[in-house]
Amino acid sequence: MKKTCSLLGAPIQTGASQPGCVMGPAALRTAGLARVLADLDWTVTDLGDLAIGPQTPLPHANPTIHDLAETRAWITILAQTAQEAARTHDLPVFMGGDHAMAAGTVSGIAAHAASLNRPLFVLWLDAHPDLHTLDTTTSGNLHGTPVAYFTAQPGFEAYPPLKHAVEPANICMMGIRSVDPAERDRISATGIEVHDMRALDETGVLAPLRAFLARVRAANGLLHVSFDVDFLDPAIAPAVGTTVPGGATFREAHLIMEELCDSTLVTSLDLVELNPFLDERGRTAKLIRDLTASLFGRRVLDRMTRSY
Ligand code: 5AB
Ligand code: MN
Ligand code: MN
Ligand code: MN
Repeated sequence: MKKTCSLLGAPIQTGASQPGCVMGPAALRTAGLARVLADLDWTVTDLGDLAIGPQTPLPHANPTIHDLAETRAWITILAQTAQEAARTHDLPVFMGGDHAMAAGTVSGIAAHAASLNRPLFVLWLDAHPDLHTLDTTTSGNLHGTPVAYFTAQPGFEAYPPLKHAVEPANICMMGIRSVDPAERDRISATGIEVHDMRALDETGVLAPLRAFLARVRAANGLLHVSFDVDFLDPAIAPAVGTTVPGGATFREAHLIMEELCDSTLVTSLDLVELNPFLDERGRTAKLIRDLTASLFGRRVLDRMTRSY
């Protein structure tokens, strides 16, 4: 039996400051993502794009916050749809859209994991830890908040009530290199495993990744991968609003995806923060397509895979 994956577009950009992420799903489709995955012998179903209706503004005590009502509506519909996609497909892919969507996708997948009585693990590939609450964000850009939300930090009364939280101990972050003071404190308080770029320079990506995957396997966990384009170095991935120098290289990123493929542990994927308006001749969209292909089994040569 072929394995099944679904593609779901979430053209949300209310969490970011710059417009353009609304075009992310269209750019990934234009780059041929569905065909590439089908060629790797997956049964691919494109579920189309989600949409939200008009919203009544939702005020907040933090005056920097913008588009709260719209972002909240996206989180609600994404949580429902992600849970359903995970029930019906082996590997649902959520095409963003800015990273605020992960508040919806990860909370929906957490509900799915709870229904199976299995723990959910999250691999967070990003320049940023996205650990702001609505009270600590100083930019007011809600794409900086999803991890604090789905780990059930206080200060999210204005977001949909969280039914199933992700354990901070089940999260591994890689690529981090831009952390705000409130986020730094929250990393310490929650004990989330963070491999910043300095650590990856020292250890490489494979050793910490394999250690994390061993934990997922031992716990019979589900594994959600949340891939923010700004994880990558801006020299190879310019199509993102929040570039930070010193990101992952082409080979580091592919190696992570190849190892994730070999592990067979990944059960859902976010591709977020692609802003095609900032791209150069589609190169970032094509890179994200190719990285996804590595995760779905593209390889240069047949080789012995590690036995786990
Ligand atoms: B992204 C920053 N911490 O809160 C803030 O791209 C950046 O989803 C957030 O990782 C970046 O605005 C959010 C400075
Ligand atoms: Mn992010
Ligand atoms: Mn980021
Ligand atoms: Mn960003």
